[in-house]
Amino acid sequence: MITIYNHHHALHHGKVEMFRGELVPCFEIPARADFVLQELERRQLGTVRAPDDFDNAAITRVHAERYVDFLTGAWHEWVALDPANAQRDAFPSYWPIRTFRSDVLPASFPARMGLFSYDAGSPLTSGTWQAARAGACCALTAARLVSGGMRSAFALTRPPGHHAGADFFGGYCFLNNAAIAAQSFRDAGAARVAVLDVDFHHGNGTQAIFYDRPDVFFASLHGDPHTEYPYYLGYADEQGAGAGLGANLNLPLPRGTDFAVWREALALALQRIRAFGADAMVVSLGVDTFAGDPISGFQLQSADFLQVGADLAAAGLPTVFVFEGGYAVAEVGTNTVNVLDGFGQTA
Ligand code: 6XA
Ligand code: ZN
Repeated sequence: MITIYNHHHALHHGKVEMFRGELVPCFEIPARADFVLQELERRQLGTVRAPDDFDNAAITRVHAERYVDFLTGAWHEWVALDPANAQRDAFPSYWPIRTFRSDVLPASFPARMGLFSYDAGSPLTSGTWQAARAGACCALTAARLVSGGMRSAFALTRPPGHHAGADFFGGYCFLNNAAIAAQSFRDAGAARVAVLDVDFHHGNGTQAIFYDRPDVFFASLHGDPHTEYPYYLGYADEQGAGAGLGANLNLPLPRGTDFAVWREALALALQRIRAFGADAMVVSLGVDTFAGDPISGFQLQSADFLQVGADLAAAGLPTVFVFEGGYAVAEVGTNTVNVLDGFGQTA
């Protein structure tokens, strides 16, 4: 399988994230993508290439223009607040929760930082925009290749994307690469596209972007939001709205879920995607379902990821994989590449 690699991913390099009152070292670190690349090269699983360049119009098909403008200048504005900020990751401190206005764009940078985010766990750094933008180009390149007839492609990038909404960042995510790829399939002529999110965490951003649309089916297997991040979305009764009713499927699973149970949920999601009649599929590929993941709670073993890939290939759809979570850094290469390998052996 071809890999579109974001050579600029390490420009996003958060030092710390806020966790229960403390600043702790980031889990979402550049080494994650480096290990995946190393493993791809070790197994010689296909070519690795850089993305094509796309202009912002491909990004604003999914994201709000005022959000893209904000991200473009955010680091500069953060440092302008205080030159000492050049040494500190940028975090929001205020959020316009219920009863506040979100239509007004405040002049204050900290106020806009909160307007466009939903947690304090997603540091914005000097190169976040460059890295995220190059990552979106990876997803767009992968979708373009697969729209053009390739069976599959892998966008290997970070920061991840599935928590980012049309106009907000959070959960380590800034641009929603999977949503951008799905929209690109639509724009290239696919009538119906499925996004299948197999990351441990619910892809709240992707769901929100497509929630009222009948042309993009979103299915997600994830830790039950009653107890797992992102807490406020991802429940089984969220089935889509308006014209999109029926095009959203959430399969929350309890902490401790093992591969046998997880795989049944995967089969159900794939069955629904088949019934939907998708012409193409985007897989949000997080491997934080791994038993050894430090921030998640499922029990998948490394060998299980080969079977995941085979099950995905059996759906028979042109497929773009987009890298999401997975924080057991020593195993993230093996686990991710096992999915791609299992897919390739079956496809
Ligand atoms: C809260 C946990 C963020 C989860 C990020 C993730 N700091 N999402 O892996 O898929
Ligand atoms: Zn995750």
